[in-house]
Amino acid sequence: MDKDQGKTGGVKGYLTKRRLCVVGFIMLLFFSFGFGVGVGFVWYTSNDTGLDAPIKISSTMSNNTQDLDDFHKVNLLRRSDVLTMTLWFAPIVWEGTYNSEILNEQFRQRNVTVGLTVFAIKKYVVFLKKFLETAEMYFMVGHRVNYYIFTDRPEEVPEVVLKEGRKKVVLPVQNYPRWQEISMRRMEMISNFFQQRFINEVSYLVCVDVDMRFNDQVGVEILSDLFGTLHPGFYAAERQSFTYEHRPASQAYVPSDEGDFYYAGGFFGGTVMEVYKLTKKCHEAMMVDKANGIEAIWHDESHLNKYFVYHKPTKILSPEYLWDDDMGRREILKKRRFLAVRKNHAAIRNK
Ligand code: 4GW
Ligand code: MN
Repeated sequence: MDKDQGKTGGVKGYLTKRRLCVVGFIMLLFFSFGFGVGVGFVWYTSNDTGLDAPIKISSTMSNNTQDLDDFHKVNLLRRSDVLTMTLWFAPIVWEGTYNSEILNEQFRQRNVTVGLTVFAIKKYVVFLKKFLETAEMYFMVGHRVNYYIFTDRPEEVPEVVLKEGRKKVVLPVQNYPRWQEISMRRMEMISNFFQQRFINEVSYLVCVDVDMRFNDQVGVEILSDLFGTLHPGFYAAERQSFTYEHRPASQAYVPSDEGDFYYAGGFFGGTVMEVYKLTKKCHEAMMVDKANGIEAIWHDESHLNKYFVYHKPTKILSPEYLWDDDMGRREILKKRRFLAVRKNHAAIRNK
């Protein structure tokens, strides 16, 4: 029998007039509660009153904050100068919105292993040393970590001493002549190693750019089924200025009245399964574009943004997690955890 038919039939018999009344009343309560919470979390952008501004937002909290402890909930209320929750109830992670002690304990008990994927193709191998050294200082300290280094120059991967419970896996991959393609093919390569490695080796994947260094703690507070990071150039911008792909001919097209945030291509992740779905879908979309002779304006980042419009992240990372001093006002941040390394474009690219 059809599954849905069965369900509907059951509901019909069950809903007598009286029960309908009760259900209606509960739904009314539910919706008014939801509205209250929704109104409570309005986007604050240019409020410069400092990070410890008085509580301004509604005191009703959603039950939907699954992975938040009480400390976290209270602090969500305090951080009223920035948006700390989306309208679909995904937390936005800023310093001061979580308790790392409690979270570390929870994830330690689960003995979670986190995979960090990074691509170092051609000259970009020069970034690996600083990247790995600083990751050892700040990335998932106290947890199990696998670094997955995708490179066409395995012999140039530096030897960096790793702490216990952390290992390096070098995955030899091909390079592509066009830099746009190097960046875009990351989606394909990540999805390719799902069966062979990730599914058996890690619980979560964190996928980042290599021209970066860690500068402060990046821990288990970022982990969730599917997470993206607010782009440092657009965290306070309006939708009209987001650089989504606006040509309908591309698979990355986002209509002008859609989209919540502009996410950075250089920091996303989630469970292995969610990252597989994301990378596979983005790669397939890029292949369709290629066949149609079109390439999205910001390459893989455009496809990632399109994906997040229709598959809402369950957690969002503030620009603390991908910062570039050339793009944003650093005074808005308590921490700059992961920083873009200045690069000499002429020397580093396409070599
Ligand atoms: C222009 O000549 C290039 S080369 C632009 C990117 C290139 C590139 C990028 C490369 O030669 N080798 C490489 O491994 N990548 C990977 O793609 C690397 O992981 C890098 O972090 C990522 C995205 O490129 P990007 O960091 O240069 O992009 P932006 O400037 O947006 O951070
Ligand atoms: Mn980069």
